[in-house]
Amino acid sequence: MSLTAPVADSSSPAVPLTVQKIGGRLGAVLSGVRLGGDLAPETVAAVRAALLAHKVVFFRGQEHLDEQSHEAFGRSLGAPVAHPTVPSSDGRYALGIDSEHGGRANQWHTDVTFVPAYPAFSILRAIVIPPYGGDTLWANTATAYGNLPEPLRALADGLRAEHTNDYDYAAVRPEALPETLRHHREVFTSTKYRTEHPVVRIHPETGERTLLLGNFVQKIVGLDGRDTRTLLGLFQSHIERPENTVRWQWRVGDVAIWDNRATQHYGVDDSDDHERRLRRVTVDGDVPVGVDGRASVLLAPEALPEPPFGAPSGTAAAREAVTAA
Ligand SMILES: O=C(O)CCC(=O)C(=O)O
Ligand SMILES: [Fe+2]
Repeated sequence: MSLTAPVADSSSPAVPLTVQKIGGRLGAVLSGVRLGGDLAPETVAAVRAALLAHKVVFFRGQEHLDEQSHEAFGRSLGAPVAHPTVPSSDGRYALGIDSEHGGRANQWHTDVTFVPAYPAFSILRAIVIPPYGGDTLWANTATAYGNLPEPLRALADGLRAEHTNDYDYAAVRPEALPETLRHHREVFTSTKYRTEHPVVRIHPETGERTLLLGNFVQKIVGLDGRDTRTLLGLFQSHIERPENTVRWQWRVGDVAIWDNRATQHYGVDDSDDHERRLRRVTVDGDVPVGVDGRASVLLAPEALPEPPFGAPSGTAAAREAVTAA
């Protein structure tokens, strides 16, 4: 199926954006757009509408992008935000996802949920792709919630969970090299964050209810480790059902953008020692709110560090929310 996306402003000329759905629950390929910082507002609006509708959208043939234009395009969707602990690859916002630095995200996760206002969107650009393997999977956390039996939805609605970047990395990556483990400890957890989120958040733009879980969850509030694992396994099994996912086979020059408030993703680690290199720019999000109206709360550190470059960021919004709470 192929259709021309509606534009937000009906007085503008139609945007030549083709939307090709590639999965029943999420995922669409968008064509007819050369990404960059100079897109017309109606094109940005059409991309954003497709992104909200399909949760993850893919563009082929964007080899012209570099760190600057990648960031500039990100800026058209919101304020770029640096990773809270991992230094950028370009001194600004771009995060390197590189095979030789242990950059293998082969766990289901939503990006950076250990801070309150974690990113709204992630924009991932492929620079070097291995000859085989290295696909990425995304799962729709809105349909995962919506398709739960009613008693499980009611259970999830009332739960809150603690997310941290200080999880037991060695336990989930038993094959990791000592160097990778040391790098993880020294860099990824250089500041230890802990945030309490609702397990079900109301999406601020679509109003959908989404499951907010993933690999940074340490415990469900009020439950011990065993019950936490049982419930997480239950909810994750609905998120990860193959029917609830889409899989992308990368080519150099591809760009994927996902709504980080309505998805989880997983980088499949099956390209042996082949080089794989991607760059990610994330765009600021806001503080989640649960179905009972309660917002997420930063538990540690006491105050969030200043974001770099004086940019407005989710971390700034979170700081306000925390001091207001
Ligand atoms: O390497 C991948 O396929 C996924 C990387 C990832 O998790 C991310 O860019 O946020
Ligand atoms: Fe990720």
